[in-house]
Amino acid sequence: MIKFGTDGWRARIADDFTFSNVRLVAKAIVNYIINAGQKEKGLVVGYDNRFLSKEYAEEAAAVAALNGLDVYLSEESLPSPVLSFAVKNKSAAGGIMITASHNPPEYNGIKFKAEYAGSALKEITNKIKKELKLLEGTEITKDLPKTNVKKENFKKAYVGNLKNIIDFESIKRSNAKVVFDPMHGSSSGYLGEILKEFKIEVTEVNSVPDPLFGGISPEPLPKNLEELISETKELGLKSPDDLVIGIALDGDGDRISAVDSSGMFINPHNVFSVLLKHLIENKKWSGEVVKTFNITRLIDKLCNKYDLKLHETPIGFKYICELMLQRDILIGGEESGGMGVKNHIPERDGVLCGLLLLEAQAMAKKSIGGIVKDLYREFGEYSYDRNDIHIGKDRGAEILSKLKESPPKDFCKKKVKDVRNLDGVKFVFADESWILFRASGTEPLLRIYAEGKNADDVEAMLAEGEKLVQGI
Ligand code: VG1
Ligand code: CO
Repeated sequence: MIKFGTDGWRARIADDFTFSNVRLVAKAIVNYIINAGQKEKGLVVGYDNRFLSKEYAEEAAAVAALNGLDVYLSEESLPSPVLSFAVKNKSAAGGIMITASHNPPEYNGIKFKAEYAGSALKEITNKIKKELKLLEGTEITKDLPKTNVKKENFKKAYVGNLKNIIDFESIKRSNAKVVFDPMHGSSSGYLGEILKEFKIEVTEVNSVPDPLFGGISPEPLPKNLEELISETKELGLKSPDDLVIGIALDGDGDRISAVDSSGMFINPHNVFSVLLKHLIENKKWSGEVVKTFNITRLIDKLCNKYDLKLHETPIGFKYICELMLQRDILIGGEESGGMGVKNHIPERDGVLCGLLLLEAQAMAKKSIGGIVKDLYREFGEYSYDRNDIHIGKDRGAEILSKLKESPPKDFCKKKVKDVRNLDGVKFVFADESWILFRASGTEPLLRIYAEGKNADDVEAMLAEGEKLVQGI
C-alpha cells in the first residue's frame, strides 16, 4: 500500500495517507538510520503548507524522538530544498519532509532527504522499504509525547548561504522587476522576502498559503499560471525599460518555470539553458552537466559549444543527485523544472534557480526572453510540450511494453530513426525531434513528451501519440 515513487511516497489524504501510516514510514526511516549507525547525528523534520502537513510532521518527529534520536522540527512550513540544506547544515542523518509537492490538493506525501542533503537514492529507499515490511501489522500508538522535539528555524542559515552564491547588488542595479508566484505553496515568504531585503522590486501573486491551492494544482505549467502571466505582461507594458520577469515555483519550492515581459512562458528547458549559459559565461564556473531523458536537445548543443561532458539519466532528481555526489557537476536539470547547481546541495532548488535567473538577466543586461531568443538564433528553435493522460492501474506498463515490443516504423509522417528505452519509450526522428512515452511515478498518469522545431510539429506529434496509446 505504501509505495515510493519518483521522489518519496505520495498518497491520497485519509485514504492511504493517514497518521497511522505516517508513523509507520517515520519508524521505518528511523530504523534505517539506526541500522546505518547514524543515530547520533539526529534528524531534521519539515513540512509544506498542505492540509495537515504540520500535524503529520509533528507525528513523524515524535516517533523519531521516542526512538532516541535528536529531532529538530522546523518551526514553520518551508520549501523542500531548505529542509535539505538543514540536513547539511546540521550534519544530520537525514530529513523527513512532509509534502506532496506538485500533486493535487487531496494528496500528501513524505520525501526522505539523506545525510548528503539530497533525495534518497534507490538503495536507501530499498532499505527503508525492507524496514517497512518488517513493521507490517504493527500499529504505532497515537498521542505520542512531543516534548523531546526541538523546534528550530532553518530559514536563516539557508538564506545566509544564498548570499554567498548570488550577487544581489548586481540584480539590484539591473532594474529588475519581479512577479513571484509561489502557487500558494511553501516557498511563499522566501523569494519575495529575500528580494525585498535587497530592495529589489517584487510583486507576489498566490502567496497566501492555501491547502486547496486556489483550485489549481501547484505545478508550474502555463495552464496553472494565468495570473502570473497576465501580471507579468501588464508590468512589462508599464515598464518597457526594466528587466521584468515572472517566476513560478511548485508547491514545495523545488521546481521553477518563468514568464517574460511579453507574457511568453519560459519553460524549464529554456530556464535550464539560460542557467547553463549564465554559469559558464558570466559566473565562470565549470564542471559537467546532467540532464534527464526528457530534456531538450538544446542542452546537448550548449555542452558541445562549451566542451562540457554531458550525462543523461532517467527521470527523477535522485539520479542527478547520485552523479552530483560522485563527480564535479556544474548543473543538473529535469523537464519538470527541478534544477540544481554546484557549490550548494545535491538537490533541486527553485528559490536559488530563481535568483540565478535574475542574476543571468542582470549580467547579460538582457531580459530572459531576449536571452532565449539569442539561444534560438544561435542553435535553432526548439518547441516543446507535454500531454498527461489519465490511465487505469497497470495500463501504463502494458502500453509501454507494447510500444517497446513493436515500435512503429513511421510516426507523424517521419521515419523513426532510433528507439530508446532509458526511461519509458522514446522515438527519435531524423530532424532531431522526439517523442517520449512514460508512466508517472507520482500520479496515475501516462506522460507524453515531445520536442520539435515548431509548435505545430509538437502538437501533431502529441495528437498522434495519444491516438497510438489509445489504440493499444
Ligand atoms: C515528476 C517529474 C519529475 C520530478 C518528480 C518529483 O515525476 O516528472 O521530474 O522529479 O515529479 O517532483 P513523475 O514520475 O510524476 O513524472 V516534485 O517537485 O512533485 O517532488
Ligand atoms: Co516539488
